[in-house]
Amino acid sequence: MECIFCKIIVGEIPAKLIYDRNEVIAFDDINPQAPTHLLIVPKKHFENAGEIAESDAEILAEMFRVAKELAKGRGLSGYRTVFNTGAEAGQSVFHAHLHLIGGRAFGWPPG
Ligand code: DGP
Repeated sequence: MECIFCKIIVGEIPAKLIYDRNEVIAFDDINPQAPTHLLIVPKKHFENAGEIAESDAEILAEMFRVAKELAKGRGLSGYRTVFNTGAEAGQSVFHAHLHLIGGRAFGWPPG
């Protein structure tokens, strides 16, 4: 098993889990881009968000519900959720994950 997030899910690589229920876990990003930067990750391996949508769209909905719950728990009045898909878009880990970023103001368009 080469996937780094699969290894986190089975406990082979340590991560501080913020959330672990049903089909989804969340943990702090190792390289945070904002005061809150969490990764919301399906326990089942999918390469990207499109694959989740094609195979089990309810997991995608659960990931966004978890984002809402965690943002609320941290008192964030606004937050950004991002799926990078493909290396050109900045995806570096090919196990789908939703970035939940907040706690500072963000610009648009994104870099
Ligand atoms: P992306 O570039 O969209 O594929 O995001 C991958 C994120 O995963 C990146 O922000 C850094 C994070 N990351 C990579 N390896 C690890 C790790 O071993 N532990 C944790 N907590 N985060 C990781």
